[in-house]
Amino acid sequence: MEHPIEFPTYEEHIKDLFTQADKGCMRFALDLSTYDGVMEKANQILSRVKAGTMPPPDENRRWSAEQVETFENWVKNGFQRVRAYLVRPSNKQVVRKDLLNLTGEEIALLQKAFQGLRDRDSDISDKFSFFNLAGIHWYPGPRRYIHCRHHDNEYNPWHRAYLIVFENALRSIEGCETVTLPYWDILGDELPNWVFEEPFFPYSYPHDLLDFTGDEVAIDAGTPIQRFSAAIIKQNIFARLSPVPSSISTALAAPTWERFNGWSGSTSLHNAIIEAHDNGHGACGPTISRPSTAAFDPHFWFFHCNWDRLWWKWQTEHRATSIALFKSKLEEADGWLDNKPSNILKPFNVRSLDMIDSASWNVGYEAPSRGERTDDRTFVMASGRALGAEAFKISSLETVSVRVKNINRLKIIGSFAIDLNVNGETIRSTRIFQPDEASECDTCQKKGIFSKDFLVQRDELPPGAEIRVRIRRFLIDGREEEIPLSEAGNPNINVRFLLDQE
Ligand SMILES: [Cu+2]
Repeated sequence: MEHPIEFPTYEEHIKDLFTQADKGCMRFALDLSTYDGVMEKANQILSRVKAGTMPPPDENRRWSAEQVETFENWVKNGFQRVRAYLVRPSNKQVVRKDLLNLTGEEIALLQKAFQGLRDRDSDISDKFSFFNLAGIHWYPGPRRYIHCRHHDNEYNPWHRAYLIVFENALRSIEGCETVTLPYWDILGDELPNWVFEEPFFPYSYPHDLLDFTGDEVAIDAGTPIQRFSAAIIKQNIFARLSPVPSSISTALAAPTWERFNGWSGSTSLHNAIIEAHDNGHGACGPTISRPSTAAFDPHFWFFHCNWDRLWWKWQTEHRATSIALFKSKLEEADGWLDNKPSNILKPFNVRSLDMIDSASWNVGYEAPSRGERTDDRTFVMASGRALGAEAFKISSLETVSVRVKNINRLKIIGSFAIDLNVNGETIRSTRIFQPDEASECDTCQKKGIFSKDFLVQRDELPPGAEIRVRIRRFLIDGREEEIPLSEAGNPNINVRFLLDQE
């Protein structure tokens, strides 16, 4: 080892630091032959190898300074086990464009770069093939290769890092050094035809997708991805019951981080940007509507680039671009922004803290081809939040919040929808994007119980109206199935009036 490794992983750099002799003679006290064994005693090992008391100095097996530093970096960075993906800033400014504004030349370059990543798919050990990059999101298992960051503070920072890794991989294809990932303005015009042509569609899994346990095949090699047509996608986004447009405008107008993000801090309310995102996934097709397979649809990358753009847009408009400014927009604790190992966004070499300032990664966005308007009307709860000193408009009594409280999503298998039904008709609906194994996923478990506020007009709830909630889950073959509320933690329904803040 000539240089210390800055972001070492157990499999690549740590395992082989221990010789057979080390493993044998230390067996009575610690197990140096497994990840768990080394991790559990990592601090003790570090102090011994630093002091030079282990391995035995007389046998000329003392670790070099580079090896000690590598081990120390491994401890400092949270014991990364496998597949560390380095997030590196581009050396030139990257300006991501609306995909509708790409020139013919830019489309050709993007096609070449995607094709280049797909050409690497035949080698399953190539970390930077399309298949393996897409596989970071969820499948293939086993569990230790699965990284679910949704419905938490880390959702946006994690995906920002993921996009940079993917874009850098595109740029590693010969001749594509200047390629830039474009974004799909979800509220803009229909997707252009080229997104439905090679190499962006079709795509079939080149290898079996192992499930969460890693023991069974969840999806066979050769299975094609499924995506809706451009017309259906647009129709879904703008459907009468689609919350995508309204939750994007709520998010962009939000004065604080938690209200922009949804599901943050102590409240687990499904709203704002994560609600728009979850419903957007559902609008695009069966493959992209499941976390386990979403990133295998090449359109996922244009779709997610837009969520990153909207986060950066909110940050820019609300003066939250630097870490100090960003922290001033927090309502709740900022421990998730600390510089500590447990905040590493696995499998990347960064923390949320590092991802706040997109400009520091040389990534920026060009405005979309259509104008973008933000609706800055905000609602406050009539109970609890309103201050006596604030004024309210009487007209606001027309808006009612119907809260579906304490839904237990860990009991529900896969992505699902919640419908608000009045006198037999569905008047509001929203989707939750979650894995089949939510009950076993660490991130999902943190926010297993959540609530959903549906805002409705008073005249939509006539006196004596019967209000019902339905939950439908989406099956792998595209069908759906209604499940009884008793299988979703028996949520209850609260109805409240809202006041418009003057
Ligand atoms: Cu997503």
